[in-house]
Amino acid sequence: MLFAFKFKYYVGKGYKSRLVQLARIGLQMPFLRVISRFIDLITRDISSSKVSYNQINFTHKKRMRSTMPANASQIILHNYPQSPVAEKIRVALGIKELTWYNVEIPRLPPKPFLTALTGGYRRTPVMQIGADIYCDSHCIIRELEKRYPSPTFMPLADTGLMWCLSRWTDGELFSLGVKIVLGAAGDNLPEDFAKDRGLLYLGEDWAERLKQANAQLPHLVSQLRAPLSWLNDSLSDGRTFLLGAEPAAIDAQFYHVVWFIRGRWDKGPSFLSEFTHLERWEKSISAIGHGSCTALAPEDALALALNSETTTVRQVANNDPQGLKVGTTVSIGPDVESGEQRVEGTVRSADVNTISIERTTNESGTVCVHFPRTGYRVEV
Ligand SMILES: N[C@@H](CCC(=O)N[C@@H](CS)C(=O)NCC(=O)O)C(=O)O
Repeated sequence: MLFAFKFKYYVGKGYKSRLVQLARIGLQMPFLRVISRFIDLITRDISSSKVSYNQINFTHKKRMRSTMPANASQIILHNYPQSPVAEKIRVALGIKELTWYNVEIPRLPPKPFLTALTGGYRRTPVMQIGADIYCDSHCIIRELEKRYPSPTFMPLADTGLMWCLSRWTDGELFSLGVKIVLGAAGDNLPEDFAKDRGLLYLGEDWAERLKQANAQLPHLVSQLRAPLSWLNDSLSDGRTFLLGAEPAAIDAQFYHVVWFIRGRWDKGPSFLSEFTHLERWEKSISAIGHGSCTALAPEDALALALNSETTTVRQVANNDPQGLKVGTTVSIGPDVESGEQRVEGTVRSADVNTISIERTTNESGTVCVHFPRTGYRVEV
């Protein structure tokens, strides 16, 4: 009784679900890991309950050492509710049952608070942890797995195959979903939105390509129908998630496209009704939820970066194909012709998967901005 009271006092609302969460963890893990997870949960929750977002209100413009070090290790997701790629990450946060801060960003540029952190990258979502800024869902998923290995995003041994497959969902499959949604909407898209997304996903001659997508809708749908039927076949043995009983990153990586098609294409629900096992799987994923989140003002996220230090070690792995070294000046952007602003900085860390660059401005102080190597062009 006394314990429950104290626990409630420390973690605030939702203490019952935390106890249930702890009990579940306890059933899955060896004794010592239970203790460490218990300490982790309590300390994370103390900091999130003590430091509600209106309390993170740094008025100083001068750089100072943070008096609340717990803040600098908390997850902040810059995103907006309608974004399918953000939904991928929200589900990923749910799989790991994480506590995070939600910064809602505009759907269209300008996004001044976001780009002050990223140095110009404007896509959604972006994850911030203190002065470390993670661009792109691939990079975010890798970082979450590194910082919070349990429960894992990769419950089977085939990690390499899963990363390869996820690249296809990030690229080809997502583009197909975008073409169907934009193509079906045709002339009904608001002009500024059509122009922005057209340029981003269809390139310079987006207006012509949008018309083509509209005219070729049945073809595009047939391209999506085949892979969805393959997933539906796998799920027909009654498994809850794509790899079995436990949700994996690949579930979130497929789910976001299905979520997008269902929610944003008027014929999405009737198209998906053909896949009964896939629909059951969608419900299982939606039941995972998004972890637990609290709203945070964009100004406060920026102030937190200003008052934090990056935790990224200065190191470039051997055999870098572009000859990168710590301190090399580079610019980075998505490897597509979309007219997006490239991000400039100096290399702090690079390996086969990730490149992390350092940038300093008055608004953000020194931040370290991380990008995946795949899908991004680094210019030296
Ligand atoms: N490869 C990126 C793609 C991100 C992306 O294209 N996100 C969409 C939102 S779902 C976007 O940025 N749209 C334009 C915007 O939000 O400004 C990732 O995986 O994070």
